[in-house]
Amino acid sequence: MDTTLKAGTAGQDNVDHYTNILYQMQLIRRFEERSAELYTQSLIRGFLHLYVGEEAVAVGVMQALTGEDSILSTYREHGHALARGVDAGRIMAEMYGKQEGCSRGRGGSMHLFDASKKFYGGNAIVGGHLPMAVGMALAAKKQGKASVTCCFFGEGAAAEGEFHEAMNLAALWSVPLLLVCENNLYAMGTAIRFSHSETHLEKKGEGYGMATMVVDGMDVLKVEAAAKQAVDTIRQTGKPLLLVANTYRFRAHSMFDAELYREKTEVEEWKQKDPIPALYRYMKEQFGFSEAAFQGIESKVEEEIKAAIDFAEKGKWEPVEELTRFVHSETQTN
Ligand SMILES: Cc1ncc(C[n+]2csc(CCOP(=O)(O)OP(=O)(O)O)c2C)c(N)n1
Repeated sequence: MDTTLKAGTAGQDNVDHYTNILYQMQLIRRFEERSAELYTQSLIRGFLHLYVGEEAVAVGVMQALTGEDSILSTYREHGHALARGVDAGRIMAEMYGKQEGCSRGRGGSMHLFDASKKFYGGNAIVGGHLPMAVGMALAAKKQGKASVTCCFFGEGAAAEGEFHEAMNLAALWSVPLLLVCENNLYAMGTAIRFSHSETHLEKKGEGYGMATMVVDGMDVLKVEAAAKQAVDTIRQTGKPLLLVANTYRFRAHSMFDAELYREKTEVEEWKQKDPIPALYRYMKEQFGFSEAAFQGIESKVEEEIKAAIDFAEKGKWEPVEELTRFVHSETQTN
């Protein structure tokens, strides 16, 4: 399908909407850049996988979802969590390992979780959350809820057995599931051509009789349009849909990656498609959005990140006597 966005009407609603999208992408970008700095200062430890370059996918898709819909993600999930509205301070505190973190400091960067936002992780096992997402969508269907479950995963996960089991059952059981494959071309150091016999990933959905869509994941407005159409289709049919978003990560796989598997020139070429300046340019052309207005977004983002870091730094470490709590299930009162 053609998801090319036509120039919007220059009404205030559109300016506000696009400004919000631009703000969200910039928040994710700066949050991650700051996280990388904090990591090099050993204030954040463990693993850290940055989403820089892929912001348009999380922000675009999230526009199509309501608060009743559920979201599952991978270990590269700061962007999804922020776009979903998980509090930046609680995310930062989680990465610091503090009790005030959204997973009580037990999960770290890879296991952000906020049930109040129906944000069900942050999962470290590649493909491991796909069967969970099918189960959640099945539960919603059985309970007669109108909600859609949205599951983000990389193209590396689409080479896993769990992906195929999940696709088969989702299609067989007709569950309201939006599968968002973020194809950033690399699974750690493995280029897609070395791990997929069929690199047109949408064909894997067709093989299971599933509706599919492909979108330019570097264009937030195209992602938003595609995601809205996808979610409408799922709500109408009750069936799953595979949306492949072609994107790119500008930074290394994680903080431990010398990036020997790709040329610097390739990275530079993709940076020309950076979704943030692209939307800024579009807004300038369409609405005369000014440099000063962009600076306003930048200041708001800086303040929010500063507040998040302050919150994390003031947080409490887990007392030693608490360490065995939540190892086995227990009723949570808060
Ligand atoms: C089952 C499993 N196998 C291997 C790993 C190690 N691993 C971590 S990330 C990764 C690459 C996954 O790439 P992709 O799904 O494309 O996501 P991306 O990192 O590109 O967002 C691998 C192989 C793992 N975490 N889980």
